[in-house]
Amino acid sequence: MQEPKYAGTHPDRIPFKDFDSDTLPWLDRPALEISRYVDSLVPRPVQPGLLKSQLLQWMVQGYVVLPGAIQPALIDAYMADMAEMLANHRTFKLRVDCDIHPVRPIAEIEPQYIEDLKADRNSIHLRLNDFHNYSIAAKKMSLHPRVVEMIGHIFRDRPVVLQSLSFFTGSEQDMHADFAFVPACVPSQLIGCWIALEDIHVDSGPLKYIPGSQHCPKFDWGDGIFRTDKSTRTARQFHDYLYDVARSWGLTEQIFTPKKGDALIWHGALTHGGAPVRNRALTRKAYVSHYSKSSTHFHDFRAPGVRAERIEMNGGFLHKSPIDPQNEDRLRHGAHI
Ligand SMILES: O=C(O)CCC(=O)C(=O)O
Repeated sequence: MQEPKYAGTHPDRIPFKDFDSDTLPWLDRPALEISRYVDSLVPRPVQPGLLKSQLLQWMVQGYVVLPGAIQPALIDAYMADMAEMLANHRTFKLRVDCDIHPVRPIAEIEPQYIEDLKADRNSIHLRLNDFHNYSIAAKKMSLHPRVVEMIGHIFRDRPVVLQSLSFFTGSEQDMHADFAFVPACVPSQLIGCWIALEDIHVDSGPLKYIPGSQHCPKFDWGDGIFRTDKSTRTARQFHDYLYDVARSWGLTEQIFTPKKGDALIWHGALTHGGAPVRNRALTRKAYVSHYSKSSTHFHDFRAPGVRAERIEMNGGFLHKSPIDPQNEDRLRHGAHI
């Protein structure tokens, strides 16, 4: 057998453990930067290699999955809180989104749709805003130690929850990127976390997303990159643009069919939406929180211009409800978990 032929040798650099970092092509450097960051952490992470690959995936693809992050008991407590709220919904100042009305208090929703939710039906894509203010279990999911830790590494800052959304069934939402709609004080400092409250069936209208799309050029709404009252272009045009630009970059869509308790954390500019529901008998229960950096975002959307009252939990923060402060933490099934 012939010896392999080498172009040359490196007599002065043997033995060496890795490439010379000064000569690395620029696209090979992010991994090195991540490596240096993780190696400098005190205390040392339990699985430094895993953390490095998660941060690298974030950098390239714009998301990280945390399998089994949320314990089933906490999710069950959240579901018990939800059932208690639905049984007394008129006494809550929760706001809801749905197909047939603009955002409004849950007390103003037609009773048949609340009865539908109790029976796991949802023909109007109803979803709740900011359930975490009432539910201790929801708070503990928004600021779960696993979630706070991961977002803490991504931001290199402690997270603050900007809002939460509770889904009962597939949203079938158009493709979008959150930064255009969720006004973090610093728009680039926005992260979402999607928690599966049950095993998600492929026909239930799972979350879909386009890895890498956070790097694509931004959509122009006619008045810039944010959706405003003056925008002349529509959410559907945003959706079409995001698919077009992803296609031109060779990026492809994926769907998320997690198990109960899995979490997906995504970049505020990552393209995502709700896949079509192919079986309307299926629920798709999920809980979403959006975050920014606690060092840059201080107000609550429900009381703009006022410094929000913060609650600290597991190293992160959320805002006490500015619209119903006396009922904060009224739903307590998660109190001792
Ligand atoms: O769960 C979904 O279908 C979409 C969630 C979403 O777009 C969001 O929370 O930003």
